[in-house]
Amino acid sequence: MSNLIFPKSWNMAEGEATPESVYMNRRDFIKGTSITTLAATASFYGCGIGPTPNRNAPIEWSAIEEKIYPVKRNTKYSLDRSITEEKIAAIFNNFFEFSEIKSDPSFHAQALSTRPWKLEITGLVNKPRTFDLDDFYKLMDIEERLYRLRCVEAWAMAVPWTGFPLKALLDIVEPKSNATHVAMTTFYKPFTAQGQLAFWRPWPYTEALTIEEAINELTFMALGMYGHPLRKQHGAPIRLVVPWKYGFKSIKSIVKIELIDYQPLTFWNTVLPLEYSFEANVDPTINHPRWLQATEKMLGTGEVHKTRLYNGYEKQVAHLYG
Ligand SMILES: Nc1nc2c(c(=O)[nH]1)N[C@H]1C(S)=C(S)[C@@H](COP(=O)(O)O)O[C@H]1N2
Ligand SMILES: [Mo]
Repeated sequence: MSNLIFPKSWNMAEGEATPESVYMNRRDFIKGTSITTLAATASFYGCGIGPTPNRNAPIEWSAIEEKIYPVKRNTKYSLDRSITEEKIAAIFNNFFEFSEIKSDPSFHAQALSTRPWKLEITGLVNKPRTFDLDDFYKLMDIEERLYRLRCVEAWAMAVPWTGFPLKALLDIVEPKSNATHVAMTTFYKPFTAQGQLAFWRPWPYTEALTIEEAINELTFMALGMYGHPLRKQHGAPIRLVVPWKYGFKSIKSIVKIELIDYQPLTFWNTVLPLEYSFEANVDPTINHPRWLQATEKMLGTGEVHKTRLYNGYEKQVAHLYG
């Protein structure tokens, strides 16, 4: 089915796509070589370990997914702007495990094996439990929601996510009354995800929310996007979506959720605490040292919008910060 929605440019053969990536790597090389760029270039030329990346890798459907999609949209979460084209969102990704170059994760993330997948929920809960991916389809009410996503780099998109509120999952494991934060962790597979060979970064990627943020109605666990299971570059098979915070809070490919009673270290907040706050709420008045936050540019259309406080979700979340 994916061939129907992707125009030719998406479906190009791997060989046709090569020159662009080589060009991108070379240009970055000239601009200022980083070891990561070198690693990305090396792996592109096949010096890396793991399967050859292929951007055309089809989505892998399980039997239960085939039954469930397309999922009914919850019209409570609608948007005032048009949905970002899937073929654009799918080739412009931040997924540092695979590369720091936006066009690369769509190739390299295909090497990640996402089935079977286990997600462990542990820590301050009455009923710790490890879930299989299919458990979510069986246990949760799955719905589609249209959300904005705003990267701290001042680009934005609007996408249909398929999944369920995190609160519904927490209700199953029953957080203890002393749990104050919900911490999440991405896989750690440095031989598959060669960005994780960058030893100066605090892998695996981690993120966290306060428990009040975690149980907010907007906080969503996404299993799918654009009416089908997540593509690997978007964080298959399960990721977080926190639409009122900068995109880096929306951690991909989650393997562990831990309920704790302190504010934990998180990936970007550890790397550059002055640039990436723990809270990271979208706020047009607080500039990032490298990106003015007053406006945002939509992926694909290039439309420029005024950034809105809490990314436009003031009604749902302002009370958390009053
Ligand atoms: N594990 C992990 N999760 C991650 C990231 C990452 O590098 N690794 N990047 C974040 C950032 S900065 C953004 S903007 C979004 C991008 O999601 P998308 O590629 O699906 O648009 O993912 C977030 N989640
Ligand atoms: Mo981001």
